[in-house]
Amino acid sequence: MSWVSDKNEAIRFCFSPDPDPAYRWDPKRKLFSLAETCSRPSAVLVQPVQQVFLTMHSFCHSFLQGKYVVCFDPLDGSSNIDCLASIGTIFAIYRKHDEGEPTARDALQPGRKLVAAGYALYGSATMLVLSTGNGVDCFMLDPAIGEFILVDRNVKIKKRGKIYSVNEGYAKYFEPAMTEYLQNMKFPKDGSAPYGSRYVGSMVADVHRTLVYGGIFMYPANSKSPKGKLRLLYECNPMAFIMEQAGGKATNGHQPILDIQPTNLHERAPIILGSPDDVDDYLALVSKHTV
Ligand code: P6P
Repeated sequence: MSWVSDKNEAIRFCFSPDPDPAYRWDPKRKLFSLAETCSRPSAVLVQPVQQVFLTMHSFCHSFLQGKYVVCFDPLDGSSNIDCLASIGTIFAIYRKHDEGEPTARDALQPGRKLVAAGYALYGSATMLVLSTGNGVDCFMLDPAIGEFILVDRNVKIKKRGKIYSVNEGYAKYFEPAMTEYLQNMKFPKDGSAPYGSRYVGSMVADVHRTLVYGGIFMYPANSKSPKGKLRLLYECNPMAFIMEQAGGKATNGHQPILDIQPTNLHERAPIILGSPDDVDDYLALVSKHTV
């Protein structure tokens, strides 16, 4: 198995079609394969399956340990697999704090410290959306040659969209600002056309649509889930990084997602992201309802 030499090769490994189909949908086997092959650039792997936190010394000798930390959700939206809705993989790459033994502290960094992040969307085609801090590029998998082809360079989100995306099944539990925001989307006070509503229930699909068409995706806190549902390290931070790199915004309602200092590897965060004007409209209502 070839050693990867840097984070770009590590990312390429993550998303190249596995020669062995058995690896394709087995996150744990894929993870150990990733760990064994990508150990040089990665020192720590963080992912939600079985709440696993892997430090690379359990896989390779310290002289082979890498200088990066990879936080990733191998199959986000997996509850949609049975109905063939789009799912995806989300990843966030940090640089380790120092040369010492990798610890959880190396993963508990604010999103502002990310060196790279992105996602792979497994939909009507497979697309890798990636940023290393210099804009957002999109790569489409060409199965005929097994390579990702650059198809959109330096993607920018619209300043304002016409779609809102939230699970309105939780409307009973929404905070007043979210309730008023949705009312305004459906019955605009200025007489403009109402926004369209789209919700797949797979974060990668909903965020990618928001990036491409504009608008807003929201998984807010509510009275049942005061921290929301989505995980900060391997869902919110990478998606917020992509959004900001594309000229969008991502907030928890009170501060930018990327400014949050994580305290727990699997902590959750409310997230509202997308076109800057749409996110600002929501934040104005949060301010209005904050006593
Ligand atoms: P709900 C999928 O289970 C996931 O983690 C995200 O991909 C998605 O955005 C969210 O949960 C959907 O959650 O509560 O609307 O079903």
